[in-house]
Amino acid sequence: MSANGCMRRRSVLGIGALAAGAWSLGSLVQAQAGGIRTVEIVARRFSFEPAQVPIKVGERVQVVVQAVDFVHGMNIPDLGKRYDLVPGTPTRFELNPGAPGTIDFLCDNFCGEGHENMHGRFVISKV
Ligand SMILES: [Cu+2]
Repeated sequence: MSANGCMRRRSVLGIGALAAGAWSLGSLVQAQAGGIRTVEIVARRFSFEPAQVPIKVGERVQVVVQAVDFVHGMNIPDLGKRYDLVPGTPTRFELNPGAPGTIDFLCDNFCGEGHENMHGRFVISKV
């Protein structure tokens, strides 16, 4: 339990550093293109955290996904995209949804007994 807590703390620090990097890039883009928000998702056995990511219609979002314990997969069937999430290498992609609804994603690299529960969704709502 304490070892797990320690690992979690380390990974949160890692994400913080990553966010600082994304922030400087984000502020440049913001100045030029009217704003982009960075959303960080952590992938670990057997969940994406957060599992629900709210986004407004028309909002530009840079998604940064960081796996911490395994090469999880992130499959987004609605978008026809998938990624291997390699620990230590953040996966980045941009979303700019044009209509309300949900965009589901799931882990498609078998990662253990809870694998089937490892999924989440982007929830797109009107402003
Ligand atoms: Cu997984």
